[in-house]
Amino acid sequence: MTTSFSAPASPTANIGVVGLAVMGSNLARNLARHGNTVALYNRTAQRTRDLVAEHGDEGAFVPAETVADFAASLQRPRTAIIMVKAGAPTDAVIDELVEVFEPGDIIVDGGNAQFTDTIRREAAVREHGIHFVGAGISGGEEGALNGPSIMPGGSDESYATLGPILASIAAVVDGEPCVTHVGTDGAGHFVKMVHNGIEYADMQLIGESYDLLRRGAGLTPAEIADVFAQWNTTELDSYLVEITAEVLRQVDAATGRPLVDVITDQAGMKGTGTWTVQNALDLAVPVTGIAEAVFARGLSGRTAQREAAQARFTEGQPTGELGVTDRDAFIEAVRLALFASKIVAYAQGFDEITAGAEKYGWQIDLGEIARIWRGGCIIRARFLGTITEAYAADEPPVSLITAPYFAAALDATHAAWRQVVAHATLGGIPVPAFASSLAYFDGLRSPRLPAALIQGQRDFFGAHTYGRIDRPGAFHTLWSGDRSEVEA
Ligand code: NBP
Repeated sequence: MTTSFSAPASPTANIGVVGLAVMGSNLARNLARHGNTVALYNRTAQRTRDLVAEHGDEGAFVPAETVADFAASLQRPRTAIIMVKAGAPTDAVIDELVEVFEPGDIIVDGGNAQFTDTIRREAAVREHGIHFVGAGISGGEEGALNGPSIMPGGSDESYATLGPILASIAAVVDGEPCVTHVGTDGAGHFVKMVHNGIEYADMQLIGESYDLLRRGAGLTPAEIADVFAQWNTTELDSYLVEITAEVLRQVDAATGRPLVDVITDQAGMKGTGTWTVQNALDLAVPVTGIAEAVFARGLSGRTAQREAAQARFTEGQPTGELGVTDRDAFIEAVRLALFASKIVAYAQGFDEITAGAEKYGWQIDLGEIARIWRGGCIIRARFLGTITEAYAADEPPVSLITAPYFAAALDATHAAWRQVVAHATLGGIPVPAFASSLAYFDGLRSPRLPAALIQGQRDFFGAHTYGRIDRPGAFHTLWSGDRSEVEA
């Protein structure tokens, strides 16, 4: 189709979408299906034409071929959601919109932007009197069409206009839309970043559970699919556990083998997990489960090193068979280890949000974040309702692991968790996320840590000083002198 659209006679649209690839098209359709009048604009006009031709009957669309016509079709304050490739394309579209928008209008970036870019863009766009909102949108293509979880940042003023529009298209759980005003400028994209980091940890933990059941206990993919389907009726009820059962049940049409056995075992990534860990390092927050998940994907792609290690280390090494005698008991132990490690992954993710909020001056309600993650997004899970309750307590927990429900869960699971990690390690099955989560738990509960010795070493070689348990101040031992102690 090559028809072009005429310039609008009057502004009729209450929301616009710029960028009509898969995410933008689906979001525009979702908006139109929920009673919004949606202005459309895409750099390549054919995409706009295709959307109107294929889905124009789903609601009210106002297509435009130029950015000027797009702006003219929007009611004030003009509100436009950008859904283009993150990075330079987003900046290009912002520049175009700033030219045709006026003070008070609202530009929303719904792409996967780095939150630091969002902070920079918000400041630059504000110079023009225009609001800029970075909104994390989770749920992939399906969520964009049928109800995502939405994490908008930006000003209170812009949220007054934008909030009801986003609420009209967000996933709904218990009658509540999965959207909240996360905080100012880059807060929304920061929280979306951490969401993705938790997603990495969740997926790695599920992967380790699968490996233990497959290699360790000899279950078939179809049997493990049944195990995950059953787990999905327990505290582990979640989208990722649900789709794991689906993937494991899938049979490859070409070979008749389980699909999981014909997929190359190298996990890809687009960068948000890495950002989560990089920022956690900057903030000095130990997100060990998320970090191990990112590193495990990296390891899976190191083909030459994997081949060399596989060729070299065979004789005398454990094979991965765990000699499981009571299969049902082992499956239950893995389930408990998965639950315990998952609690740690979420505790770490929420700690990173707390630290980010402190550093960047955001007022983030952690319970609200857990609430809007209950639907629409990839990490949606029953468990999140309990996290909301934990943060709503009169005295919010200093760590999620000490909140009453989660502390009781860790009491009930830690013995199985330890057994699973010990068996896996002795049997030669890598469980980096299970093991690091357990080490984190034990690290927090240890009455004394070897950090004291590290402080001694630091003082020895660098005169970095140390604190004492019995009095305040900073102290240094004269290591190369008479080894007496002086106050620094
Ligand atoms: P893509 O990330 O594939 O981007 C394609 C869109 O960007 C097209 O509309 C394209 O216009 C436009 N674009 C590009 Br490329 N360069 C441009 C430029 N210089 N000026 C104007 N427009 C430009 O689309 P997507 O997969 O729909 O994702 C959109 C956003 O949503 C991304 O930020 C992505 O990270 C995020 N996201 C995606 C998912 C997902 O599941 N795919 C999930 C969550 C978030 P053209 O038609 O003229 O080439």
